[in-house]
Amino acid sequence: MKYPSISKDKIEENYGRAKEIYSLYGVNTDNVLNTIKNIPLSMHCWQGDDVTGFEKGKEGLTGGGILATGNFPGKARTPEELRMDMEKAMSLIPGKHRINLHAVYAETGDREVTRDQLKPEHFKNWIDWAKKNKIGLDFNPTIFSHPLADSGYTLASRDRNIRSFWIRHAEACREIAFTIGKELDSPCINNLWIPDGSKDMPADRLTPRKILKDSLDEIYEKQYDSRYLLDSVESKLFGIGSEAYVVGSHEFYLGYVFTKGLILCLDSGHFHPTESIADKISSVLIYSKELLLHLSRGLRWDSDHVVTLNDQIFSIAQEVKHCNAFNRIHFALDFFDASINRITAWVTGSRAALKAILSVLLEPTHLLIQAEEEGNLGDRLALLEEFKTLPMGSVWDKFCIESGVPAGSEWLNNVEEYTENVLLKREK
Ligand code: RNT
Ligand code: ZN
Repeated sequence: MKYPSISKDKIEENYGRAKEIYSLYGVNTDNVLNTIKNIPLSMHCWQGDDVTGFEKGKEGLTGGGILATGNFPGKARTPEELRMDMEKAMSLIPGKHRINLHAVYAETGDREVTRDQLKPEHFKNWIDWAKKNKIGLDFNPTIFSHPLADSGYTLASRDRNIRSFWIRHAEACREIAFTIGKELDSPCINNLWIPDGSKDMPADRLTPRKILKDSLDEIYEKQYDSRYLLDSVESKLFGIGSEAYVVGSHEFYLGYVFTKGLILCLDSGHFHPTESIADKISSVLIYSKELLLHLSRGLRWDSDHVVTLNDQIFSIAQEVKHCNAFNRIHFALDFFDASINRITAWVTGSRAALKAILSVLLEPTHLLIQAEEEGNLGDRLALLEEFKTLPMGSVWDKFCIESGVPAGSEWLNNVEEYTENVLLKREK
């Protein structure tokens, strides 16, 4: 074995000590473990095949402002391979999670089905698989990587035919997501993101936004039972090929969700490089019941690096805790790295997001609030620093073994074995 495995006894022993230390601060680690078990991440299927999907007659992702780079071998080529890879990844991530699908992961057999004609039946295998594994599913219309997205405009296009095609697609996706939610008896979030924008300075920023609003009004006209379908919209600041202008900006959707009662999606990589979404959470929660977060890591001009346990992700989780909003926030992952082992990417990002959540659940927040209320801002700052080195890792390891997944770096041995036996045997 390349990487060490920590014995169960050691993990229990360390956990016992950590539990004592946390209890001195008034935190019950057993309760925290019970809480985190019920916080699902929606794990994105598209990390497994570089956002390619299974559409007939298509050569993968082109244009549209998102791009996976790298060519690590072993990418999933079929729905079966993708599901198998996801099962592997999930077996190395503690807790119970959901899977996030995109419309291009439809299974249409030998038939070519245009995106505006997709039906719930094309997701039957996914639904059966989710039932078998007892997991919930979320959904996304795929409004990019398509000839009708080549102009850079889709739902905001001035061309009525292009626009209508994407409206029909988005409507079809709501129907599919609703059916998924109903079949699995768990609300399916259908998240809409479009790449529409312009590489260089537009003369008219208003008209495309008016058109987009009209398109959205048409898409969301039909009412669905919110026990099965939840609709969200995702903004962006800029993308590759849309550096000067993005129609669906933050302000645009912020206004839209509040007038329409939809859910806002904040992607942590979709803002200025130093702008964090953490401080937006409390503001949105004043006006909105729920919020969807796309956890990602922006790096210079890219919004989709694998999540790591950095200040950004930590402060997002911290805001959710400080707003007491774990029951109002939907956590989804959104990154795609094709330059490293794709399973490693999934597991690293998911474990990092969960570690951020765990460490804020363990934070003695009441002491911070107390110091703040007393006006003792020195203590508030000092405590924040002290809490950073509390023995979170020992509770994390316990969470892993309780969930039946490897603690520490041992999981990399599993990935290595799977890579040799499965991934590297796949032909290009
Ligand atoms: C793109 C958005 C969007 C996509 C996925 C594939 O910038 O973040 O969420 O990453 O839909
Ligand atoms: Zn996103």
